[in-house]
Amino acid sequence: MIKKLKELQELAKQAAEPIKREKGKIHVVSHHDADGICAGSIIYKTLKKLGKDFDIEFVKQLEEPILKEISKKGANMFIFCDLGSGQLNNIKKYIPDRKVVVVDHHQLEEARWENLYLLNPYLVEVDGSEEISGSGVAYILSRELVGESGMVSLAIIGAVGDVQEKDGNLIGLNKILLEEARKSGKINVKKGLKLYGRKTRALHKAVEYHDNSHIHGVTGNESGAVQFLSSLGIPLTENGKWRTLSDLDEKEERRLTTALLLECENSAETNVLGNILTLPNGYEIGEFTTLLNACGRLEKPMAGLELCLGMRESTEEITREYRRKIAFYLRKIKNNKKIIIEKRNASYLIAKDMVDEAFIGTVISILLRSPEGKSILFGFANGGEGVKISARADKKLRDKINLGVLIKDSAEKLDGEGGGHMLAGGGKIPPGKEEAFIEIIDQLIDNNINEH
Ligand SMILES: [Mn+2]
Repeated sequence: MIKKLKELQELAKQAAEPIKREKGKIHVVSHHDADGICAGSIIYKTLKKLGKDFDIEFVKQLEEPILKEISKKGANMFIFCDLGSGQLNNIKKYIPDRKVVVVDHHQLEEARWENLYLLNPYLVEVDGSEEISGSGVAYILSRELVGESGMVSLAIIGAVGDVQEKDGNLIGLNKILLEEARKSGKINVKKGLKLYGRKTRALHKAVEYHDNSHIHGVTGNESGAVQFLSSLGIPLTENGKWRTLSDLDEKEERRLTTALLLECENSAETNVLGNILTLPNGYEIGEFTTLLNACGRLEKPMAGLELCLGMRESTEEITREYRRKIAFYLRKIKNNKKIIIEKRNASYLIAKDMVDEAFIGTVISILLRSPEGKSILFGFANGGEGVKISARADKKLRDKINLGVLIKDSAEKLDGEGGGHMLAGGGKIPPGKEEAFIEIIDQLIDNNINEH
């Protein structure tokens, strides 16, 4: 793997050259999800350090109409981060005569031309789907341009944001970068409580929602959770504010851990404890990515960039707005039950324009946890060019189905595309094809579940 890192670093040298030389305006385009925001932040800080004249924007996707708009910018050079590899033909079509640097980890189209500089793990036979993220690649480039500048943690945040972990661990180049981050104190790795929301959720709420290990009368029960914590002598507030897990001192966290291990019905240690990656600012990496995704989905990617670069600490208003928006969609769905089609194994929510495509994944993740639902849930929302699909399955179906593969196979039959993992997947199909898709995939799920 060290050899692969060197090969990628070699490629980075070549991509760095035109950037170093560039005296004119540079326009940076990055993806608006957590990985893209991290990658964009790395490039932003790097270009600042180099004293370059540049602009940055974040986009949902690099579709043709968007690319056409971007091409109108009067820049000498374009840098695409965390996207672009799959749109090389279109980039060539719209920006043939200016310099283009693509810093990305997605599969590459074949197009090559004189003004194109590519930095992509697939060029050195590294799997960009799980061994390095867009921000990892951006970090490698940055190191070539300005040396070490303390941004290695952003490379890891991006990888976690893109769900590159395998059974909870980063692999390949991500693992090497994580080791670097750990050694330099940019990321703290320790065994700790797997309680979601270390810094962004009130402690009693985190305990209430802790669904990995069920505690009778506490899980899903707010006053039960409050009592549970009080009985451990852990105060819930401090200076009139709710405490979070990150506010607990070591003794308190240990007391809570022991109590959770003793009380939960499924007391396998792995449900309660795990490797926890935290940032120096107290955020757990997983929740930091949620925050960045929220910024992107709320169309405030620059707030995400400020978070990444430490130019902003407070996120309360973002978290609040995000939760409000999700609650609004959940209410709408509750009042429009007829948009849900129930089949034998799965439920299908055809939201059309009722739910913003950026929120459909989050919304179905929440609905999946509600007690009356089926254990597989699909959501469909109208998006840029077609219908966005998002699907989640309950943990109990692990190793029984592979949603990523099923969605890919079904969507491709309809000239769409898809992919993902065992229990979470997504895709895109042409407008109005929801029902045709449901017919195909429901049959596949039926076959799969009956096989097992
Ligand atoms: Mn990415």
